Amino acid sequence: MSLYLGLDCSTQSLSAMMLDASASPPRVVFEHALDYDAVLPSYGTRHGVLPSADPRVRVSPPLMWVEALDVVLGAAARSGLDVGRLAAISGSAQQHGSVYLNATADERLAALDAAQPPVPQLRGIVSRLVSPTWMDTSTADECAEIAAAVGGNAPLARLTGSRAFERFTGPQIRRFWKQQPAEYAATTRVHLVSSFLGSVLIGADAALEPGDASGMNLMDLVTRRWAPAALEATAPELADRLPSIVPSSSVIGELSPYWQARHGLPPARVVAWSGDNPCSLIGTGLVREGRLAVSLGTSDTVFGLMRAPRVDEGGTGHVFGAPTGDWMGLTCFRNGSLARERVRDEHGLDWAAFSAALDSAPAGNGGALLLPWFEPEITPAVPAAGVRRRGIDPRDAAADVRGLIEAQMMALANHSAWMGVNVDAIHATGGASANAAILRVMADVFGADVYRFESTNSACLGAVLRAWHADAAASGQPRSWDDIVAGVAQPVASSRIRPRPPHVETYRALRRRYADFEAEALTSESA
Ligand code: XUL
Repeated sequence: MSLYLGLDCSTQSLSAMMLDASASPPRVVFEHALDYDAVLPSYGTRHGVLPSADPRVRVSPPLMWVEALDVVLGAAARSGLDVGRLAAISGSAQQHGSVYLNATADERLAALDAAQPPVPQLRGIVSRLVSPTWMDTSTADECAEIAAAVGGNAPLARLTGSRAFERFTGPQIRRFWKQQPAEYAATTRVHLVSSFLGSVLIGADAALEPGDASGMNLMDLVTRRWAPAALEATAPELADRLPSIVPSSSVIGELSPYWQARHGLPPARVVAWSGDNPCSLIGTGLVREGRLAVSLGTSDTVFGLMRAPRVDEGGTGHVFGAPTGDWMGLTCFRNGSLARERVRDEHGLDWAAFSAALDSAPAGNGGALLLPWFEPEITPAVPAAGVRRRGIDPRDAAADVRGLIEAQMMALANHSAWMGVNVDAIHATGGASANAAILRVMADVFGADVYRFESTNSACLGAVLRAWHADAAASGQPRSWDDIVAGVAQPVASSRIRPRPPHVETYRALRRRYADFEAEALTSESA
């Protein structure tokens, strides 16, 4: 027995991973990824989002994720593995994005015809054709209104774990209600991407769990229930439209007859889906307080487990529920891999040449600095794109690449200080963690050892491990989180990159200058 499936619906792709938990040690036996732009071009996305004339608007078609799910489940079913042994499935999804369903959804989800693909049968269930994603920055007014209604951003952060952020679901719901009141009235359920895909798998309305629910500016961080004051500040009759919140390791149903028949899969348990960052916390083995993980993906994030919810009232960080029942601190940067790809392409480099360019410039870049705001930035809040260079000739590939990576690493280090974690080691994950040159800069900037993982997709690994944890508990054979991550979500010991003391010194000074440069740019922007 005991094969587990994890899915990860991220910004640009949907991936799957299967874990054989009866192997000793347990091991990943299947991995598959589908790139939306390449495999499902009819949806017209670029990097997974729809083109928009307004740079603040970043939305995706929710039914594209359903079609991707169908393709990826089919690939898992045809993997050659004995999928009859599949005991449980869970998932990870980009956080904050929301899906709006109407009164026909429950019935349609329950009555899918296995002879037909899912999307044509589900077309009518959405009350809003598009889903705002985590990259959307169009809700500044709504953020201000919500914060004002609850007495300011500091009380909102104490209540929900974060001040009002443009991409968070509450401000997005408020904007939808203000701009499309009739469509809001026709909405019977607002799901996150995670609970929407969970619903599609079980053929019924799925619950949310606290890890993803805490990315909405709507959940009381301590009680893990909807916070009435936040709901009232957001939109009318919102409580009726939100899913229930269940503990993270809850079985929410079983794989519906539709998916069983369509792909020859068993009635596996479906475990509540969570956000990609809470899943990555498990997938990077951070089930105890003390270390940080840095994920270098479409977004760059830095996060770590917290035994108590220490909220950042300064306004850059978030506190989410952790799948372990604890909390996690997180800071998110929008200019992650898209900025790295932009600089790579501007200089006509491939990744090998990008790394060589990075290595060829000296640590500290001779004191030159770059602010990497190729797109509006989340941390710090930069409403309009605008890259700034000080002492860097933009035609000089080595200085430009070095400036970008140092900026990203210094911003990660400076803006995670609020978590109060004395970092002695960092677990690096995400696509760009395969790049050793980048990890060397990370080690020097943080002054900490950096470790890599076998797989760069810790979100998907976290999802599959959460499926195992919940299934073990539901089967009356609970396992500790230490036991679940042992041997699977542990960094490659030989991948250790040590900080180099002279460079650590260089960055200690440069980090202060970078913070000043950032502050000056923000002041001149608001002037
Ligand atoms: C986290 C955030 C991003 C998305 C990316 O707050 O917005 O990391 O979860 O998928």
